[in-house]
Amino acid sequence: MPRPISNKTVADTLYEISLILDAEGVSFKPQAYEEAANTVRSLDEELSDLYKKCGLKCIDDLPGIGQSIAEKIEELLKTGRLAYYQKLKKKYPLDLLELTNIQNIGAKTAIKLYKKLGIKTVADLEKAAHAQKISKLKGFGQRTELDIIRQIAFKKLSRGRFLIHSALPLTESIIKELKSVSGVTHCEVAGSVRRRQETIGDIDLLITTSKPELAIKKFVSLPEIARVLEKGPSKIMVRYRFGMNGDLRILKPEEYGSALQYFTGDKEHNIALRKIAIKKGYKLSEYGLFKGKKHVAGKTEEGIYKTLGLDWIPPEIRTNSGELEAAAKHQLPDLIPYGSLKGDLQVQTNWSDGESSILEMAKAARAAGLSYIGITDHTQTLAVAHGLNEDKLKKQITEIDRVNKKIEGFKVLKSTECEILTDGRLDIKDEVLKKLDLVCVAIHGRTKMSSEEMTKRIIRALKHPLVNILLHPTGRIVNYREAYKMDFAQVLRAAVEYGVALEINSSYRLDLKDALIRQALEAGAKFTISSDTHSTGGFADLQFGIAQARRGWTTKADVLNTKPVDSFLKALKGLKK
Ligand code: DGT
Ligand code: CA
Ligand code: CA
Ligand code: ZN
Repeated sequence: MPRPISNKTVADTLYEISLILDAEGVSFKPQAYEEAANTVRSLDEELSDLYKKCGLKCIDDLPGIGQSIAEKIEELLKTGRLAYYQKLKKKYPLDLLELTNIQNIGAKTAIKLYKKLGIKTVADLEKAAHAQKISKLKGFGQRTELDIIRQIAFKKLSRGRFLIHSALPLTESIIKELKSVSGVTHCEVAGSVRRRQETIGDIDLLITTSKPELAIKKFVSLPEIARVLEKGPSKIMVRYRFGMNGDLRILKPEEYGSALQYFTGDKEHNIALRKIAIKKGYKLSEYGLFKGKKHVAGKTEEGIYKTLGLDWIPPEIRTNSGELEAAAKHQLPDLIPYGSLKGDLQVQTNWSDGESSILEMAKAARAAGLSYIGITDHTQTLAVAHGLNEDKLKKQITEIDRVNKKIEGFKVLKSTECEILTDGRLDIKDEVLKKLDLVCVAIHGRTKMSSEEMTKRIIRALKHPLVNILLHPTGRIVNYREAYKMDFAQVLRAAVEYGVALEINSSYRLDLKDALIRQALEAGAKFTISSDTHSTGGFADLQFGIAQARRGWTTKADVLNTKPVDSFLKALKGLKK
């Protein structure tokens, strides 16, 4: 007998087969292999032990495993090899499991990259991306290439912290699944996901249920879960696909609010809140708020804050930086609500490096609940992104007029993401900028200059009488690139003085950062929240910009694109006095 094969190896093998079959366009079989892989992953017992006990029959009897796959598992257990798998691997000798761990690279894409460029591993992929070989392939843009580089670098740098952009959709799909299980009464996320932080260490889920066994069974068999790390009666720890970790805690209903409060954090907020409780003669823990031995609150979070004389505090601002004092004085800001944006002021199209046409982007924005967008294709200096020159921008203006006639109850605004040159001039002539509804400016090239030079460069652009919005104002990219060196306070003063709004960018830039939003707010700045989308699916990212704005204590009145298009333009132009 060879060395016993672990459940993980069996599950990975089955999963890889499902990936290959799916990429080949085979029907039904991929799902069968994937389901079998999930069953194997969530088993309590080692398959090799099970097989020793009662042979093929026991494997065949497992839920989601049919006879043909059971026989393949038997071959693996008996010989340590699987001929069918090896035949597939000979055809596709690439590390599919590792490669598909990169987001937006499915098996089909990985195989295509192998066939065209010989890419077998993530290291090969990184090399090809740096050599700009991927962007030259049909169906891949420069943006995809940059995204690949960013993700690989991010995985190396981030030590396992993930962007909220990937953690939140994953969390929401799991909550939806768990809520559908019989007996479940509450299911919510706590921790950094609930606080909508920029990056997430692990996903903390809480539930209450009258049938814990059912919920656990459902949870461990979810396809999003790669591995169960630990399984106890009231706490399960798992590893999700893409490598994120998470826990699920099963709580008593009377403790739900106190646990939600405790596990939402952050830690500093919790410590300060506990001190307030002690001062008022209570004891606060994840199990409840107690006076002596008496449980006085804990069923709901509101109940805890209220008993302590505080207003309920939105999770995004639970950082112990003034929110507890404000809650005691009933002076918490009325944070900008999710879903309150009416327009999006940074949208790229296939005129530069976006994927879709102006009309397609407009329709997608309308479907996402917006009533206007500003088209901001890059300008000529940004040649890698096929930036527009004056002639092309004038042609685009004509095209936007045509699109506006085609789409009802919606307005496409003529705008630009005009490059700020090294000396602070813009790379499009005023006579063309004048024809636009609004002018946005940004920096992409030559970002490494001294703080003095950069500050001067940006302020000169802000001073330009036609400029309305400074896009991704500091150039930072979460977990990837620091902000440019500059004197932000000076830039801020110039923005307020010259009537330029600051963008809160919703993409993986998340620029401005929360602390700078708060600083800008105090200086009297106004904001726009934009998606910076390059495809029709990108409008969903606006929620992350709103989260960022909320973490910066922003209200609806501070964000200009919460207004309908006419009053938005009026308010934007009004900043210039
Ligand atoms: P993460 O996972 O690194 O993105 O950040 P969190 O905030 O989700 O942290 P996590 O998962 O370690 O713990 C969840 C919450 O539990 C945390 O926000 C506050 C609470 N917590 C954890 N450890 C402590 C602690 O030592 N003291 C107090 N007071 N609370 C804690
Ligand atoms: Ca966490
Ligand atoms: Ca945790
Ligand atoms: Zn940009």
